[in-house]
Amino acid sequence: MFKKILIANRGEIALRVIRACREMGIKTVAVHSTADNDAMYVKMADESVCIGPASSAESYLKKSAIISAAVVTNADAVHPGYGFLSENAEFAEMLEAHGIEFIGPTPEHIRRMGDKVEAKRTAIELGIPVVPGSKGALDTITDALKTAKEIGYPVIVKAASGGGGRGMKIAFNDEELKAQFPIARSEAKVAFGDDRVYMEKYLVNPKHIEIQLIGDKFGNVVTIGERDCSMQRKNQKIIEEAPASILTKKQSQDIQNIVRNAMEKLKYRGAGTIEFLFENGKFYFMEMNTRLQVEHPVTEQVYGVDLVQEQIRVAEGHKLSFKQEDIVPHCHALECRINAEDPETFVPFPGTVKYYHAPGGLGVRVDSGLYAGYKIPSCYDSMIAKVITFALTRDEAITKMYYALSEMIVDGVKTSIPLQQELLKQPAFLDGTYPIHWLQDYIQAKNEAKEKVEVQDDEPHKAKKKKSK
Ligand code: MV4
Repeated sequence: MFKKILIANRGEIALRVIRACREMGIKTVAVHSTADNDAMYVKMADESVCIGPASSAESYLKKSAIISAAVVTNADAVHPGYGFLSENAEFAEMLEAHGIEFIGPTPEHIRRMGDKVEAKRTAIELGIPVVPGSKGALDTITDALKTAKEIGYPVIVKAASGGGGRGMKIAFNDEELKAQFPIARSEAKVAFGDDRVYMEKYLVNPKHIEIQLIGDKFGNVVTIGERDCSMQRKNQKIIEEAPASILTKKQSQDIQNIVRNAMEKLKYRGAGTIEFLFENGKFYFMEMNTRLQVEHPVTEQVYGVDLVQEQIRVAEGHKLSFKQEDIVPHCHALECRINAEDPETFVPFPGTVKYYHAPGGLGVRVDSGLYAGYKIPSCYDSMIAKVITFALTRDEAITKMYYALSEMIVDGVKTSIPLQQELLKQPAFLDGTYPIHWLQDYIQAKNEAKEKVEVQDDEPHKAKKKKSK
């Protein structure tokens, strides 16, 4: 039904949407900043429009420029990808006002889930399990102390307009809470222009498990399993997998049933993900992402669905092309996010790719716009590729990933590949038990071990200096 879709994004996700559109006979329009003139997704789209300079604020975040491009090229719909304007209710409204379909949920659903206090209230109403905490936002330190007494320490204070880990403070006692509470509020005010904060019991050692779902315009919702995204550092996921190896079939089905019933009540449409913390066999709602996620390919491989094509079909007004009972896992899939960065310091490493060789073979998928000669811009996210492997068992998928990463060559820049390969060999990864803070602890231990060696190396040097004095 759509003849032409404009993709309001860049990089591998723009390419992912182009590939989905081509197979559906839909023409594509790429939009790009001047920094992305030579990007692969621009070459692969049927048409392209330069929408501004390198700065995201003046290009990929500029609603008027993107909507003008959609109008000029006569696009029927806009796919926002992830990040940028993908969870911007105002953008969705503006498109609607121009008679252009936003491929995503309604502005109301985006807004409701974007406000974390509202989202949690909604989760409670819909019967989704949440972490014990404050009823809504907390205005005063007196209220904060009272709530902490009720739920017990440790507690976490989160910004209502935050999300993705920004604007959080942890307190283990009254003194810490008295100190942290005003800081949390003023930081929230500066970062989001909204000083509302709320409180939850702090879960010390959870896993991050998220449920994929998609709804159509007829009130049907299907959940498409879960992903384990616990391998992360500073809220940047590094390895994701589906299914979550530590869940029983019953735990997985129970939480999916809760999510499906809740989202049907909400009449949610489009693709979405509900993020949970998982500790001691229980799920706790964290937030909902009202968009396609970076890690969607692992779900696609395990369940044999094309999430982008399904997003497009439901936006066109079709019923979901599959039923809940069609959703069965066929394999285990892993995704490694390859970043152009120093694998030890995590400092971004933009530059020109001199030579590129992508891995391949049975059970290997690479989502990337890389090519030899491509100049990785410094002004955007450092993720340059996603390597996805899938096999009948988790162990096989891990082995496959290890060798796929060995085959991969990205000359001219540093990448996270050596770190990924190291992680694939760790016992906590191999047995699937790794919680959300595991990687940070692992890196810290590694750095401390390295410092020790450096100090030892330094001693003779210092001694020499002293002697020569
Ligand atoms: C928490 C938590 C522990 N207890 N909430 C971080 C991202 C944001 N979505 C919420 N986050 C957390 N909320 C309670 N009650 C720990 C985190 C958290 C986290 C969660 C998932 C993945 C990575 C994380 C890293 C640090 C903290």
